Amino acid sequence: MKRISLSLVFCASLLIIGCKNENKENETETITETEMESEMEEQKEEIKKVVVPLESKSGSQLDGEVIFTEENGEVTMEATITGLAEGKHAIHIHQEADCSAEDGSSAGGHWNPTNEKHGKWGDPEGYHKGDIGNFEVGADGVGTISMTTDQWCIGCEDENKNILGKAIIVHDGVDDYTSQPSGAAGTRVGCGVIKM
Ligand SMILES: [Cu+2]
Ligand SMILES: [Zn+2]
Repeated sequence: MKRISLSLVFCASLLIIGCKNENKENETETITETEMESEMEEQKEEIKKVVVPLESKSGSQLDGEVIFTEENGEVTMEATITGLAEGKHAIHIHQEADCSAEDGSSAGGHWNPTNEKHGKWGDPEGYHKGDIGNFEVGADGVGTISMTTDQWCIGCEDENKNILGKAIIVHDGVDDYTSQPSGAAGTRVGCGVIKM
């Protein structure tokens, strides 16, 4: 009888130890998974993305969107624009996040936080932080333009770089890169506010 109960106690302790070990293993797994999840979230946060839908202005047929992504301190812009006449058209970042006016005038002038003169992007004599430039529209009415720069950021503290709270403007005409203050690019045919 005594032997039986001893064996029972022994078996019971084995079970308890077994359970404890299992619990410990589970705990370790849970911690590792949580750490991995937070690491993944951090990586997600490092890549910021803003999608800016464009609305037609001045009675144009324009449609399209501009996508900004920030990764490793650089912002990449990819714009796809449809409904424009074949040929070159200007695209800029303007200073006001306001597309309400039918002619797009509410978006104000070019975004120029560093008080440079208007010019071609990268010109050593100066250019606005919003001077993206011109893009080509094909016979099918579709145009694309992309660029990558470390002179922009998405929502950082540096107001000389932060593109949030500005607007994208597409023009019917061509930016001549010399006329002040905005390259004589003509009618504003598309507008989109850059916001999260
Ligand atoms: Cu413009
Ligand atoms: Zn400009």
